[in-house]
Amino acid sequence: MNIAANPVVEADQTVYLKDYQKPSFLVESIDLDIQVYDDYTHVLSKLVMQRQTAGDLVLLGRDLELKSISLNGKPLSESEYKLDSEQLVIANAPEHAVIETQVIIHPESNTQLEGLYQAGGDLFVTQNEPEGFRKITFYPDRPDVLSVFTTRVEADKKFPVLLANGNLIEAGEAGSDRHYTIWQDPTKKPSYLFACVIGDLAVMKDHYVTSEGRNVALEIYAEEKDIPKCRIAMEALKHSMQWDEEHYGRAYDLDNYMIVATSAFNMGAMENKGLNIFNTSCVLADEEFTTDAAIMRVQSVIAHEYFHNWTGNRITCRDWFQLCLKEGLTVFRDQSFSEDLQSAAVQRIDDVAVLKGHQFPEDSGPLSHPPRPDHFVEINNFYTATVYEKGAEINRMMSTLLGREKFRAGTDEYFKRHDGQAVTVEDWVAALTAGSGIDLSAFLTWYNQPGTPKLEAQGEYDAAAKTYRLSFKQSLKTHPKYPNLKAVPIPVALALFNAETGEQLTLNSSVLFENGVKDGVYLFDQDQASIEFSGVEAKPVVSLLRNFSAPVNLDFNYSDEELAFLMQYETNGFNQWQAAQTLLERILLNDHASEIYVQAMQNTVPDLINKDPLLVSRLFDVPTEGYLGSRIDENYNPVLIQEKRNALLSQLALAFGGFCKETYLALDPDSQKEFSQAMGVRALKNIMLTMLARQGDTEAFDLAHQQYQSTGNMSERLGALRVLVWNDAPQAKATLEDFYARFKDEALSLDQWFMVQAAHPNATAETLAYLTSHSDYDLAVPNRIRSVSGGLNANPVNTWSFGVQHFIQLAKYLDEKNPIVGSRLLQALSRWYTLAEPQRSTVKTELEALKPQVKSKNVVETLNSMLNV
Ligand code: B3K
Ligand code: ZN
Repeated sequence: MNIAANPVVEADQTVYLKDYQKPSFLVESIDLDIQVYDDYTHVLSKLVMQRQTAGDLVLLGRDLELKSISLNGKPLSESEYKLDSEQLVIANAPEHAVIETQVIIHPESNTQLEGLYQAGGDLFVTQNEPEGFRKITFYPDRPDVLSVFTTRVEADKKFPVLLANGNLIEAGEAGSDRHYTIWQDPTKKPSYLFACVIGDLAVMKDHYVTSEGRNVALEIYAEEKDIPKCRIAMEALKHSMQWDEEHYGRAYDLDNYMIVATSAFNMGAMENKGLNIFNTSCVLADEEFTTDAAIMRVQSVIAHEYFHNWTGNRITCRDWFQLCLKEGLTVFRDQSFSEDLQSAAVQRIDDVAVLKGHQFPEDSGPLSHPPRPDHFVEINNFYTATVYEKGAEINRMMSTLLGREKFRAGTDEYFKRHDGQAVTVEDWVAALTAGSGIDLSAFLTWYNQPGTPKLEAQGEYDAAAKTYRLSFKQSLKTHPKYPNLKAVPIPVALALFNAETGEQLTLNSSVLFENGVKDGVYLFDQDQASIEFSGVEAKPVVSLLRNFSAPVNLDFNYSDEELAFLMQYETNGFNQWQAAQTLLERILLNDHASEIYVQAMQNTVPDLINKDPLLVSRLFDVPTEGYLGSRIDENYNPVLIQEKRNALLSQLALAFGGFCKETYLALDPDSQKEFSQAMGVRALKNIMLTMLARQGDTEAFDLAHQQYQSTGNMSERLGALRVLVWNDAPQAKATLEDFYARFKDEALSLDQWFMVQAAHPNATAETLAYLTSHSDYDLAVPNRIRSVSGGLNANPVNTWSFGVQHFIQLAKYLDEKNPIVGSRLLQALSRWYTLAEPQRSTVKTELEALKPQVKSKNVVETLNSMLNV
């Protein structure tokens, strides 16, 4: 049986949530035997199945060469089952069915990096979420079928490491050149959490004793030279294990926890039970080779995958529509973990920057969908910012409203009720409600409808009555597929400040409608409502949506002076940053004057610089061109935005005058005790250097060059390299060559070398051609593609000129080779319809021309949605 890699998308392959049906058979146990050879892999499986409801026995399978199949010991002939490119169906199967199959698969030529695949000469790994297991063997490959897995892995001895989920129960020789291991995973799990690894890897070992007294062996597998770079990940793992015990009462449940690093991976990492597989970019962390941002990411992804052990693995999803049940909750958990690692305000700033920079634009365009979609063609297309980040925000809102103790009571109830089950978003909200005693069912609306709500607010001060009244209104853009949009519950965290002294006022609220303000949070859950504060002696300054308490677009008529006031006096670091961002957006998009902002920075920064350098570094954020573009829904002219932003940056650099050099010279990351403080100082130094270069200070390039040469820290080295390269400094070329010579054998560092050049604001089609034809550019390695494409996309002017063909050609090439990544990269062009003419029509024509040239469900679904605006 030979099956085309990507079946053509037929008229309608849409799957609907409303059509969900229980599987007719459950799998009590599965015995797998995976025998890897150089040019094929032989997979034997034995499924012990039990009927649950009426219906056929359905086994899903894709790209499998079936060698034999038997039912209850009796071989089946071709007439006894129906086989097509997606499934094998046995009608009239008995109540109890033992199915044994033998198939041949080809991991050595699997470029899609899904199922079992060769991830380089010395390594085979799996990626089975969401639907990869069916590319390994015939199986009811859906998350609501949970089974006990026993796995035998056999390969040539040139691959000394043979891993699978669970406990190692046997190992031995299989002939003179081959060997095997047998693993048993005691916990029932869905097939998407199955993993095995066959390779030649080194290992870092440690251990952790859980609060329940279990001694867990911890192992991180990577290439020998990378083992020293696994220390930060190992520490983060132990920290996560402890954090989950303390914050959620969840201890680890197996005797071993393994992590395997590979550079051939479509995304960040995968939470396979007891055997996580990670992109090297999310494991390897070392100040010499990776940036501070990468170090933070490693810690958060390690935590994320670990936290999945309870939110995702022990309790999993009933079907893939419920993806945000595990992802939204686990992202919320990893964000909270990271808030404990560094300045909590900065973590929130960074998380909201991702939300506003990716999820808001996604939700306002053709790819908009609810956190729990109700239909899809290709589920891989729904691992989106909406499912992950907006999903996390919904959990954050409920946790804000409940407070720490009640939220914990709710999660305890969830684990008690559903451990070992595959459940839905409704089950989650019901458990939280039961455990906390607070009805949260209204939050289900957030899961079920698309779009970012607009929150309009107005403040009114009555001097005679000494009252301050806030009126709220919410609305959502209409959506053709979701006609019945409802009001959602919006927790509005707020504070009032004395406009003269900057002091925060104590709130006395009386509510005009139903809810009051509790712990500084007002729950606004109608189309419109008002709230009134009494005993307010003078007109206050209000700060709304503190800590970004809800994922909404706030529309409040702050004066520029009030925003400047909040930059200086708000005690919530997030809202300080938000005030600066709002002010900058007005300057850039609505031509407000910049003096007030500069003055506010000058009032705020000097005092804060020693206390929280990391927060100060974020206060210098100027909205990116990409973000500004996403705020424009029609007639978007990227060149104009670039010009305006550049003009502002130059103006700011000049306004800060001597401050930049003084601060640059005074800052010393080595004098900081804490990593997060040192990281802040490094970030600030790089900002000061960038501003110095903008001031046209000729010494800036010497300082940058000196910084590049004298440091052993990647954030400092890269920060300096950027300044040189992006300003075409005389030292740029030689420094790039130096960087290449130092790091050519360090893939993650070399990714940065590609990225810095691709992200040059004045990059051209030639720059891009040089990078993509470089001998180190490799279309089989997603990290390398992303470094160039991501760099390019840092400058929308470039994306929307020579970048258009780059993304289209990539999508076309990857359509067959790696459709998951192809579909994702194509989304860089999803806001084409906002462009001003004639660019809009040009891009549209190019996208339409791509249509007949692609056939994977992934790319076709994305392209169709993109064109359907
Ligand atoms: N659950 C995986 C993502 C799988 C993506 C499949 N295309 C990683 C994570 O969210 O932890
Ligand atoms: Zn996840």
